[in-house]
Amino acid sequence: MWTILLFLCAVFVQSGATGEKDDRNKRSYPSCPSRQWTKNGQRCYLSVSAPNNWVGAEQYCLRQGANLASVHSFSEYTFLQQLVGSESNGHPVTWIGGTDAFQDRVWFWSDGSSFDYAAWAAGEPNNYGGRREPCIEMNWGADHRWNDSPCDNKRGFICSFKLC
Ligand SMILES: [Ca+2]
Ligand SMILES: [Ca+2]
Repeated sequence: MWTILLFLCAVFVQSGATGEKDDRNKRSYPSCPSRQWTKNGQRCYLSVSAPNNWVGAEQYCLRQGANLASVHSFSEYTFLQQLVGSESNGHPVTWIGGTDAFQDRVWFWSDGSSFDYAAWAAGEPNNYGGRREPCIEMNWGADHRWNDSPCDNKRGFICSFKLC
């Protein structure tokens, strides 16, 4: 299935490169793979409520051809909150793809995109209690924003990949 999708992506990228200006290219983007995935902009998102640690969550996403979700705007964060909230009627603390595992307080997204937006909760990130807290969980605290957290906590998570 994914081989076919990747092949189709390559075909569509090629046809786009020819400079065709009609709408066919827009409609011919491969869509999100199943009803479990939700489209937002040019990305597909999957909320997984089964708890996992951060690395296990990233590995799960990789097996889907995705990464843990990165977040680049307030509207994208609001979308993610609605995505996980709709499944549990609340604000479950949820892994996203941010980490400073390489160097303390230097943040990266696991999908390689720029760390150009953050929604830290008050006082975060704080390496609470002097621990290394290298992984970002969302929906944390009273204001449902971000916390740096030990990566071995078990959380639900969100996978994401970009449509081509
Ligand atoms: Ca930290
Ligand atoms: Ca923290």
